Amino acid sequence: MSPDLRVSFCGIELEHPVVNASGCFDAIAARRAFGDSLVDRFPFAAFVSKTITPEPRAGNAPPRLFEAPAGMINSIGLPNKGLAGFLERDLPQLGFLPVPLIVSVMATSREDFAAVVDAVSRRPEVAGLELNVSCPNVHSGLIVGEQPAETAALLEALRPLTEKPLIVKLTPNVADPVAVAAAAEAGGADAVSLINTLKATAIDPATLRPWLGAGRGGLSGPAIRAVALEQVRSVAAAVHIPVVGMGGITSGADALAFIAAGATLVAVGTESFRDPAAGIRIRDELGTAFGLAGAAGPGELRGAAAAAPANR
Ligand code: RRO
Repeated sequence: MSPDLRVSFCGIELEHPVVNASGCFDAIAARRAFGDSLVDRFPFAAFVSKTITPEPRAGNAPPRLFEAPAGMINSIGLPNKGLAGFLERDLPQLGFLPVPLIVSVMATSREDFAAVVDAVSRRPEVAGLELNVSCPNVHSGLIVGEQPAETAALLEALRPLTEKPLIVKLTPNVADPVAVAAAAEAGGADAVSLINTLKATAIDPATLRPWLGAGRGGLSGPAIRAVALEQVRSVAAAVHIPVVGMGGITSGADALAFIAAGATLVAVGTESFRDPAAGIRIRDELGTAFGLAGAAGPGELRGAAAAAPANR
């Protein structure tokens, strides 16, 4: 009997556990490039949008990408149409996707965050929101997601605005991601997703100056997978809400490792730039891996790696 990959996530029923990482798959551009076949065979069980902000942003100065060993460093800088542009121009197109839509949002003050969450969550096309809390506050310079108390306070401000699932995207650039995840849960988050990129820099060997226009960026790809697995496993063991695990997933075996570490969903990021159909391949490989493990579905192997191994 082939495994049943369906999974329930914060009350959303999904065909399988593989979604995209925010910013790593542009469904509107992909539809332009691949036509309706993209919609008919959508690579992910849910679509997570690129992060939107209250006002439009042009993004960082180029170069924005650097190829690193087993990964890449990006400093894209959140280019987006802003809330009004997203609602007017992107959302109607995303509403036609055959899978639930999760909109990623970010702002630099609690009030602005609330305005975006309120406006986005009212739209019927939107199944849930991901809160990207890795951005510095313009007033205090604080990065909300680096501080458990700030994260809990943000959630307490946003939680009353909507009953739709709020997923907090955690930064890995902290000493104790479990403390931030626990604060998000205490503030009323429905789920956490991790990891975002690891702070990174590349130096141009010719000029001995930073390669990226913004001077620094975030490392993603297989280079960060072991770090991501450790953080997912620690966080999943500590919280009672579902975890979306990501960081360098390129195969069904990688995806299965994140599920064994405790993830309910897995997200494909950098691999989709190399292969836009990676989501489908990884879902198929995951199905095969469950079959080989003799598991009827994701629930049977979730958290299999939660317990510490016996000393050998
Ligand atoms: O746009 C970006 O530069 C960016 C974002 Br918002 C993010 O959350 N993570 C990342 O690596 N890049």
